[in-house]
Amino acid sequence: MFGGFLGAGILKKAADKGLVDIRVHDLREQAEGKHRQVDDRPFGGGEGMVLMPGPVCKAVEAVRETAETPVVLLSPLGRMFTVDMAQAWAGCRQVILICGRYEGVDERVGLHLATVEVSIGDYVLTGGEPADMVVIDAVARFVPGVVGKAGSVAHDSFAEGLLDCPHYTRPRVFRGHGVPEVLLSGDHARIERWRRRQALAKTLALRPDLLIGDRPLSAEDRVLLDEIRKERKES
Ligand code: 6GU
Repeated sequence: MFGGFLGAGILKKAADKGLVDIRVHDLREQAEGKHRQVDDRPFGGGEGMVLMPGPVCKAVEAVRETAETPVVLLSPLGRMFTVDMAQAWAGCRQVILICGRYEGVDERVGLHLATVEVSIGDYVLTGGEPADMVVIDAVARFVPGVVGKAGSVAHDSFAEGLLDCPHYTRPRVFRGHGVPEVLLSGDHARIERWRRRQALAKTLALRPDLLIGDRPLSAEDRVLLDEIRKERKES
């Protein structure tokens, strides 16, 4: 499942440049017995299979470089994955992701091996692989050099606790819909102000929860936000 994901696009380029080194490990390499068993039926009975703690622990211990390495268990029971986690892990020498499968992973993995349990959203996937890919991608974007322009990461949605501003390209009129005049003005200071205002207005309209988060707004942003709120009341 990871071949296509890691073998194309920006992550492939980043790996070729040596900016990231993403390795996939097969739990079966750590499994014992003729059948290289990695999962078993749940104690107490019930549906499905549970990943055994042995192969998971051995696989982690085989690759973990230091006690500081975050060991992340991806699971729908985890804390919600955020941009702050992505940014923090991008600064780590090594991050280990444990990919959940089947009905679950033996509880002792989460209790005694993983340093954090993380979910990518309130829905259940058939396997943890897509969740791992989401985390890998979001973390890699914060590794310097992976995304062409550092500025584009800094301004992307959530990076500053706000949604991104709208973007337009040619044609100037598409099916009767134009482009905001300011973007064609060539006045870069005005364009920057407009973009900031749009980011604030979009965030206020679509994700007001982000504005009451832990990131304080600048004085200028608070002024812009008050203007936007006033306009909204008037209209
Ligand atoms: Cl990490 N795994 C599965 N199976 N479902 C999920 C998830 C993970 N995160 C959200 N839903």
